[in-house]
Amino acid sequence: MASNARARLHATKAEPERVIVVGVDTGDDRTLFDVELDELVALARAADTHVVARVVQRRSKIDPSTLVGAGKADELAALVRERHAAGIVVLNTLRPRQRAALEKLIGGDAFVIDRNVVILDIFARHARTAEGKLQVELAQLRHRAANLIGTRDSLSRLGGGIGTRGPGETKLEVDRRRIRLRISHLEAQLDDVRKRRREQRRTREGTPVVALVGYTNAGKSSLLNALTGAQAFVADQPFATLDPTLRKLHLGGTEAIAADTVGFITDLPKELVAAFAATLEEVTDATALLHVIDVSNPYWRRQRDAVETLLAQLGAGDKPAVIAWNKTDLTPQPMGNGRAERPHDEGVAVSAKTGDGLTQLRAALERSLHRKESEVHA
Ligand SMILES: Nc1nc2c(ncn2[C@@H]2O[C@H](COP(=O)(O)OP(=O)(O)OP(=O)(O)O)[C@@H](O)[C@H]2O)c(=O)[nH]1
Ligand SMILES: [Mg+2]
Repeated sequence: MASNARARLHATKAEPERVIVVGVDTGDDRTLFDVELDELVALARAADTHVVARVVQRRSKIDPSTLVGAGKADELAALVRERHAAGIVVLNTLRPRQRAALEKLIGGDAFVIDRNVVILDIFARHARTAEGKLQVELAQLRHRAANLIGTRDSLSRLGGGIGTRGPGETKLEVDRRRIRLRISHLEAQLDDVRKRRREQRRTREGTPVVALVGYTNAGKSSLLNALTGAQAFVADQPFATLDPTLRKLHLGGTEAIAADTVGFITDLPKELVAAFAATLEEVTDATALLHVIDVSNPYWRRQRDAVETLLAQLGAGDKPAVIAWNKTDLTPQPMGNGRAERPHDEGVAVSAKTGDGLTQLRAALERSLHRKESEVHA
C-alpha cells in the first residue's frame, strides 16, 4: 500500500516544462537587455520551468507579424525539437496575432507565451488566500479577454464547445460571454473583500501602519521577520509573497503595524495592478512606507525607479517613506551616495540577515510616523 501510494505520488509530480527563453533586442543598451533577460529566466524558473536555452535576436525593430525574423523563427523551431522544449517564453510583449503566427511557424505542440503570462502564472502558483486567488483569476481572465483571437487558445479550460453555445454564437463569442460573466462574478466577490478589508482597517484605526514596499526579492519579508519576529515566508525567487501579512511593530514609544505585501517589478502586467487593488490598498492606506532596496543588486537604481513609478501610479508617491538599503552584508557600502534621493526620505543601511542597522531603522520609522504628509510636500 505504502509503496503504491509513493509510486502514485511520484507519478503525479510533473517534471518542470522545458522552455527556451527568447528576446528581441531593439535598443542600444546591451547590459540592460541582458539584465532583463536574466530576470525573465528567474521568472521562468519561479513558474517551475526548466530553461534549456536562451536566444537573442538583435534587430532595429521587431517584426510586426512574427516578432522575430523568418530565419530566426526557423532556428527556434529546430532548437525546440533538438532540446525537446515544450515551448518558448518571449521577453517582448506579444500581440495576440504575433503570438499565434509565431506558434504556427514553430509548429508541433510548442507554445509561445510572453513575460506577462509568466508573471500571471507565478501569481497563480503562489496565491494562497481566497483573496489572492480571486485577484489572480480576475487578472488572468482580463488578460485572456484582451488576447482572444479565436485560435487554439480559446477557452478550453473553462469548458465551451458543444452544448454551451447560445443561438447564433460562434465559439469565440461564447468564450467572450463566459469570460465576461465570470469577470463580473469575480468583481462582485472582490468588492466584498475590499469592504471587509476596509472594515478591518477601521478597527485598527489609531494604530499607524508601515507598509513594506520594494522590488520583488529585495528582502521585504526577511525584514518584516527581523523587525517583528514574524515567520513570513522567505525565498530566493520572485513573488514569494502575494498576500498581505500584518504584524505588530514596536518602535520605541510608538506601537505600529507592519504590513508586508506583494513586491513590484518593472512593467508589472497592468491587469495584475488593477486586479490587486484590494491588496494594494494596504500600501495606499498606510501611514508611512518602508521602501526596501537590495543594494547587492547592481541594478538597484532601475529597481528603485520601477517601485517609485508604481507608487506614484497608485497615488502613494507622497507618503512619508524610509529607505532600507538592505543586504549590506553582501555589499558593505550602499552603492552610489547611499542617500535617499527625495530630500524628505531617510535612508538607513541594514541587513535583514545579520540584523545590522535595525535599531537605526526603528528610530527612522518612528520619526516618519510622526511626520505629516503636509511636511512631505513642503
Ligand atoms: N545576504 C542577504 N540576503 C538577504 C537579506 N535579506 C533577504 N535576503 C535574501 O533575499 C531573498 C529574498 O528575500 P525575501 O524576504 O523573500 O524577499 P521579498 O522582498 O519578500 O520577496 P518577494 O516576496 O518575492 O517579493 C531570500 O533568499 C533572502 O534570504 C540580507 O539582508 N542579506
Ligand atoms: Mg516576500
